[in-house]
Amino acid sequence: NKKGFIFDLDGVIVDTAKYHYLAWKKLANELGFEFTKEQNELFKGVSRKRCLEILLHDIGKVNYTQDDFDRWMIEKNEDYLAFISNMNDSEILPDVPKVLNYLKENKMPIALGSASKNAKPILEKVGLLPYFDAIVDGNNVTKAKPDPEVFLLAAKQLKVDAKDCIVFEDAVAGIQAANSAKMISIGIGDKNVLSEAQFNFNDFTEINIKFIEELIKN
Ligand code: B16
Ligand code: MG
Repeated sequence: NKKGFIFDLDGVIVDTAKYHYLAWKKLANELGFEFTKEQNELFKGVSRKRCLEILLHDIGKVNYTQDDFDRWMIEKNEDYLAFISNMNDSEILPDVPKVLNYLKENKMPIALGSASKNAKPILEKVGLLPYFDAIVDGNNVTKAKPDPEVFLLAAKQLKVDAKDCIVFEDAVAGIQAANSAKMISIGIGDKNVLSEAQFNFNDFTEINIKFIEELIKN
């Protein structure tokens, strides 16, 4: 059967979590409270809107109007865009091109499955846009991970059966989304955190081509 390969963006292809962190921290500080790196972990794979809700309700415990909420959504994104404006290919995580190149050489369909609404410009900045046959991101889905919508849509666009798709993810919600789509889930990051994944690697330097070859064959 024809296989499809689906990649999450943040934490898998590039480390944009640090820029999201800076933008959320700036907003929190302006509102008069702290936002720690540990708290930022909760934001991985989570939509912008949901992140702001968590920041205001659970972390800052602030009162606000709908207008405030909308304004802070825009402000956070403008700050984030400023932080990523100088991103380039040096920010691609180690050995990601090794895997993408191998898949391309073997004519494997490749999709992006991300919660971010900024996915396309980021891929463009780091020069990886040409690798992707389909891009499904925060602009195309109505239900966030752990809902499988983002990955099912990616499979559909690649014209590959869900069960023949392989997903690379760094967030727990993303692994759950891949599993409920009945796809093969590969956790990138802490094995203890991503224990629901079918395979675990700390990063792409641990993934050898033999492993990818086996995924293509089986
Ligand atoms: P944006 P991923 C996710 O990307 C990030 O992990 C998460 O921290 C962020 O809030 C979300 O994108 C939305 O991003 O504000 O750019 O729309 O890991 O699903 O690629
Ligand atoms: Mg991610």
